[in-house]
Amino acid sequence: MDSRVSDPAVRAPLSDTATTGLKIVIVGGFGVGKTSLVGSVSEIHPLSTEEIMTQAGVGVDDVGQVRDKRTTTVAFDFGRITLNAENILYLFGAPGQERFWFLWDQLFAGSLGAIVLVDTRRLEESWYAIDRLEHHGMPFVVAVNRFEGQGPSLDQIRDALSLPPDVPLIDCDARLRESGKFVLITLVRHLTRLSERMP
Ligand SMILES: Nc1nc2c(ncn2[C@@H]2O[C@H](COP(=O)(O)OP(=O)(O)OP(=O)(O)O)[C@@H](O)[C@H]2O)c(=O)[nH]1
Ligand SMILES: [Mg+2]
Repeated sequence: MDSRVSDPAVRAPLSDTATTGLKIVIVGGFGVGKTSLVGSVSEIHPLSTEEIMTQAGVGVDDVGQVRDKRTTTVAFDFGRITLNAENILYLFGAPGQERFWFLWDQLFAGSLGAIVLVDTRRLEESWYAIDRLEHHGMPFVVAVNRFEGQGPSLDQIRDALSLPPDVPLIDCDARLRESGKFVLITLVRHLTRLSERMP
């Protein structure tokens, strides 16, 4: 059992003073660490819709770079973070497999912004996420999971993804709470900067 379940904070009900829910989505290709990110930063035991991957997925799901993967998200992950007495951040992790991408547009509804997780071995899987976010005009930051050591530099990744200079691009390890929190803070700062620019 997840050790956080025995932590009273994990089961704490939403504060009575909470008035505003802010929705953030986490997108990216298959197995880039979306469920891990929601799990590492959520203050509640995250709702996840993981299913065991079976032989039926062979030839449908591209497991070439994620051979140790045993489960996959089939709907979405859900987590929560209390920012202060009034503001609550709700995190929605999208399913990564192409056959579930049709769910993404619904997940984007009402979202303030997004985190795109990127695996440097499969950069092309992030193009779809960036394309959809740009289509929706939704602000986003890009966080790079380095599964196999170093890989390309952030500048090279920015070039490969054709990211505009004002889109934040950072390294992260989705399994680590502090690293996940830094990604969220980067997004919140980006959203604040954009709102200050609005007339
Ligand atoms: N090295 C490394 N491994 C990670 C990182 N994040 C996740 N993993 C591992 O990668 C595997 C896949 O992680 P998930 O969080 O299930 O990925 P996902 O994006 O939710 O996968 P789908 O929902 O199936 O698309 C797990 O075994 C994680 O432990 C990371 O930042 N670095
Ligand atoms: Mg997942």
